[in-house]
Amino acid sequence: MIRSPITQQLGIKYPIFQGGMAWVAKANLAAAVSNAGGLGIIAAMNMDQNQLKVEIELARSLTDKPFGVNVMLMSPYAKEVAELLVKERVAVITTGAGNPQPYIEGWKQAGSKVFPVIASVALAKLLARAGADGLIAEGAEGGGHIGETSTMALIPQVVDAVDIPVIAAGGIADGRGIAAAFMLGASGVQMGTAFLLTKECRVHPNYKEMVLGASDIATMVTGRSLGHPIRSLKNRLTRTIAQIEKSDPELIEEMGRGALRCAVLEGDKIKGCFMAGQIAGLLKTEVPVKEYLDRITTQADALLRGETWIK
Ligand code: TUI
Repeated sequence: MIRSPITQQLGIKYPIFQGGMAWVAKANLAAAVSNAGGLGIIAAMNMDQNQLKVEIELARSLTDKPFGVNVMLMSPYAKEVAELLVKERVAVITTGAGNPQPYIEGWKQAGSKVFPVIASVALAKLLARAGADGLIAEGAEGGGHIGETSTMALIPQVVDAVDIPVIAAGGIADGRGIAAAFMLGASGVQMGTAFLLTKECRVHPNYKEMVLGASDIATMVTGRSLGHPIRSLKNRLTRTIAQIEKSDPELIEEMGRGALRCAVLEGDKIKGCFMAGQIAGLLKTEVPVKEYLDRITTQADALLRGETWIK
């Protein structure tokens, strides 16, 4: 069994977080991941207080294991969601796409463990000083909103800069990725793209088809010029955005709005934004969450004991 300080700290079997993917990471997926021994996470994304409360209650009805909530800090509802979480006392709160410093003390006082997602050493140091219990360091291989630095370069630098556990994210989808993350000094991993291809994940079948059909060069980054780089699978939408993003940023904002919802719920392969990481090309089948977690942790165990990878 992989040894990590966070399994004991959080009361979970495997040091694996499921990423807080907007529209995707709902109560049913989070509960399935927690029931299988990982840490399931509900994405608060653009939900208001009431919508999030319903999801948290649903997750509590589906699992008695710890689970987390991810707060997307660019959401117009981030503040009210942050306030709800002080009352809800979920096991873990993760944050993304911003600086959660103002909320950390309140969440910790309520008893939640706080694991912000960061993409730079500077923010890692600041949030460690602000009292974060751990950090999720996400490299630019990841899907959705990303930073500049690759996972391979980011993890050891963050690990050296702070004295709290670091969870590696971006480009991980099997036991090799987990073992590599531990070699770089991480105490756990977070995966997003890989969970799109689990049976319990209820995205539109076309989304799964797009991920299954992805190659190593299937993703691209759009929105750099707007300051919100987003990695997603190449399609008509991303190619159009790439063409006009320098000349007409406002049109891009308009095209991007609703495009993720359109991909997840409607499966529109032309107008949808199919966020996914570079590791999409590794994923070849749909599997139940438990089977998947059991398999990749067995692989990681063997590699970390010094066995070589057998295809
Ligand atoms: O948050 C993510 N991934 C996301 S959020 C999202 S929804 C969205 N839709 C449209 C535009 C923007 C977002 C889709 N995917 N991952 C965690 C993450 N956080 N990656 C990188 C960061 C990050 C970046 C800058 C965290 C902090 C940060 O700091 C900037 C600051 O404010 O200091």
